[in-house]
Amino acid sequence: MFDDNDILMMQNALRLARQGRFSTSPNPRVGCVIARGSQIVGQGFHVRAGEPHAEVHALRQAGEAAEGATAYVTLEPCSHYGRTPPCAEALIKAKVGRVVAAMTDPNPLVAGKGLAMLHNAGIITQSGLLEDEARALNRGFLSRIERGRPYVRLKCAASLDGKTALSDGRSQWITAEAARQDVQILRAESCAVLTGIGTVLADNPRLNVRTLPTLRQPVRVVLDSRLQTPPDCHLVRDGGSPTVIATLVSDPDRLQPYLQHRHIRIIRPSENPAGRIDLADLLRLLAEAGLGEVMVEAGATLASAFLAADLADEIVLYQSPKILGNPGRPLFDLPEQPDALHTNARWHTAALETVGSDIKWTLRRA
Ligand code: AOF
Ligand code: ZN
Repeated sequence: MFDDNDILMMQNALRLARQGRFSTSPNPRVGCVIARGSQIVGQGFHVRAGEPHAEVHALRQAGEAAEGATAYVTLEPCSHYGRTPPCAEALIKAKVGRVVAAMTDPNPLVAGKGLAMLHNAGIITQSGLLEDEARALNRGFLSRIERGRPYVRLKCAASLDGKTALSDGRSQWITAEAARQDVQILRAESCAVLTGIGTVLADNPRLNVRTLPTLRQPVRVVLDSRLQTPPDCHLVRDGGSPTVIATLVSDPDRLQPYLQHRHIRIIRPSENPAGRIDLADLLRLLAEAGLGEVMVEAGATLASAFLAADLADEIVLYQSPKILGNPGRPLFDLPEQPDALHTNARWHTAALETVGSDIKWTLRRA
């Protein structure tokens, strides 16, 4: 069904799509190549929501050369009038001869209708070329649409002996500069960075992208069930990133000091039996708000709560060759798991790299 040239062209389209990885949220990353045989006549990628889709950029470049050509798209062309008109219509108008999609679009507004429109217009349509790669590119978008919750990545840093901090809580600087720079890239790719009130009170973090240019800042999310976020902390004072405070407090007088800031939104997830924020409900609300890829940068308590509820999809652990010794603070704070010794691991290694003098271990849920 697909030949070597098809594979090469789709690889190009995937490479283009990746260029949107810092900016398309809440939309998916999508690339498009229009080719006549092995000659590319147009190419493009979706840059950000509200701007043209990948196909439109590629069709503009191709002009009349699109007639009879093959369009390679990393996601099924859309069929709906959203912020932009349907790409399927544009491809039909340009008289392309064939459309190859890496995967269908699970968005219920599209979901097969784009390919059907093209097929009904007499265009050859095919789907499934390099689908795994296309799905990996849009884990967040797919999770939001297919599961109604974001893809959750836990970012952790530990010493060689598995500690995240000294016993007094000091943790700067376990990992070296290169690892911290790598975290900035992960932040820039995320729709949101999530932390707990404990981290806000202890570190007064900014949770923004500083060391690389980016078209948008990730949304900051603070879990603050009792509303203890200090009104003068960076997250409140600095309006450069949209900020969500998730709390159980509903008293308008207590919310007012935060809501006077235009970048702050309050959400109220349900309360779990332990009187804390119900994490599954929190994730549902974040998905509803359009957040697909969420990175948790929190202490052991909140990270462990995500693990205990089986709501983490990926762990990125930066581990440094420093030894902090005992007692120190552990990476996770979970009860002993005796079953772990004789059952298969819940996590599998997806990647292992060195980043400067540290290692970066990426694990995904088995
Ligand atoms: C495409 N090509 O490059 C992208 C698509 O609000 P809109 O008009 O931008 O539509 C967003 C939806 O369109 C998004 O949820 C997804 O289903 C699809 N994204 N489709 O044909 C593209 N980015
Ligand atoms: Zn489209």
